[in-house]
Amino acid sequence: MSSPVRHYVGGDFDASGEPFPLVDPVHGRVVGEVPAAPAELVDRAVRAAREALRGPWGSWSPAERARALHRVADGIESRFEEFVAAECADTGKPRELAATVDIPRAVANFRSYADLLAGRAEQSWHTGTPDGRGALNYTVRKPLGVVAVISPWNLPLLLLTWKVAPALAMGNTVVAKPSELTPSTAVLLAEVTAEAGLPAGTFNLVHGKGAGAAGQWLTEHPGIDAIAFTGESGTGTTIMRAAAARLAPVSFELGGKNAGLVFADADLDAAVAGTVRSAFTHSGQVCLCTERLYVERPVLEEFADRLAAEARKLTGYGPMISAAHRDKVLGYLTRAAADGQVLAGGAAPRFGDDRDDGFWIEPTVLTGLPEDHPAVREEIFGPVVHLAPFDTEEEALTLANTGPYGLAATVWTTDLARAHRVAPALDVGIAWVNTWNLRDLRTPFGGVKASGIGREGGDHSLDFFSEPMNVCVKL
Ligand code: NAD
Ligand code: 6OD
Repeated sequence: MSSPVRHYVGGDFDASGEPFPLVDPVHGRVVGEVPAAPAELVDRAVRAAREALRGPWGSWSPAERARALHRVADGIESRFEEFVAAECADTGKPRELAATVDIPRAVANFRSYADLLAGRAEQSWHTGTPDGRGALNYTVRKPLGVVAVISPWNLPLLLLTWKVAPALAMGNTVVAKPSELTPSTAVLLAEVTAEAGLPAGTFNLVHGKGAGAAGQWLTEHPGIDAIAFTGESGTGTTIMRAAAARLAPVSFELGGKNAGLVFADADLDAAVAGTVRSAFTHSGQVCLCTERLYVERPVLEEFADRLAAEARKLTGYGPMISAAHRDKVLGYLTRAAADGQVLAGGAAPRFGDDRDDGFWIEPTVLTGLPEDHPAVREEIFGPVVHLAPFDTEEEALTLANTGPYGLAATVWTTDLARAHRVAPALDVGIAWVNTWNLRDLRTPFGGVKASGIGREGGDHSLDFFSEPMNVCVKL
């Protein structure tokens, strides 16, 4: 049993606010409660963050901050099993996923930004002047100030720390609001930041819902200097409006409807296995998951048979996050079954035990739907992939590039020249060739079109979370 869900403001834990239920998605049972931060507490968190910025944290050198981030990483590692258990309890994801992806990546997020910060160079220019003595220009990077970090429920700690770590690295203070559905690992993180000696007010945590609650109050708060948000594109629009009112910078990682392209020359074993991962990891509740797969016509039938067979064999997957999300996914499946074909899955599984009250959906393979069908056009965010044929490279690109989103894509081919032609022509922020979700944390991460604004990862994050200032010294 992990710590009770509490806010963390100015170095103190606090459970104020009307509680709402925390539900276990595996069994559909209420297992705890989450206090909804009142507006007064959100305000206090922003003020505590401002004080820490002016006070102790603001005076720490980059080297001291880098060491602090490593201590946070050490703290997560030392309580690894607690973090894994809390992430699994909130999300229902299999232990293996939390233990090999979510929690190790949270550790890596802190370590990689600490290391990048420690090795970061500053720019300088010698400038000619008429008197021949010249001038020295150099750039200093200042923190933006108090940053709001608002994160979703699918990879709760991974996505929270992906923003918190670089924000702290650059000397900002943070008020974080995790998803109301998955608050627990953020509480453990708050404990770890305290144990790691971060000054009170450097990292603050408030819980609650978005609209009309802590999320909205945070984004509209005049004391918030920047907003880093991951979540739905529609929520991004709302948050951008709030940020626009005071011209606060935003970094947005939003929704996707990611395409995969399988060419007839692909290694089909690798393409099938890769698609099983890219479509069904965390039951499709990863923004990078493939929901549309276009397969070159000569191999479509074989590919579809093999993928459907693998989908039917899958066990050990987790549930949808909530009853509402399960019902939304089932809504797409009902329409898809009426308008196309279901090759595998398509319904809620029956286990014959208490999981039948949870929020499960079978791994599902669809085909035969028109491109403008909601199941092909809209983000489902579940274990659902639709297969369609293409005949030419040009057609494949047109199909992949159609639609409002542009987050990620996969290309399966053994033709090197084709790989280098097709991948850069995709309207996405991230294209993988013959793999999926292979991450190097220094690379730019983000989407185009409705999938995001800005890039995170490596220097991109450190740049976003700081303001460059030029100093010109006449010599
Ligand atoms: P969501 O937009 O509903 O919620 C995300 C967060 O925003 C939550 O903390 C929520 O409480 C808060 N929020 C909601 N409305 C708000 C408002 N009006 N003002 C301020 N805060 C508000 O998203 P979700 O359902 O939690 O997550 C799933 C979505 O996130 C999917 O669309 C998925 O593609 C996207 N996502 C994108 C990435 C990426 O890297 N591009 C990563 C993960 C998830
Ligand atoms: O790997 C990452 O850095 C990242 N931001 C992943 C996002 C996954 C979306 O669900």
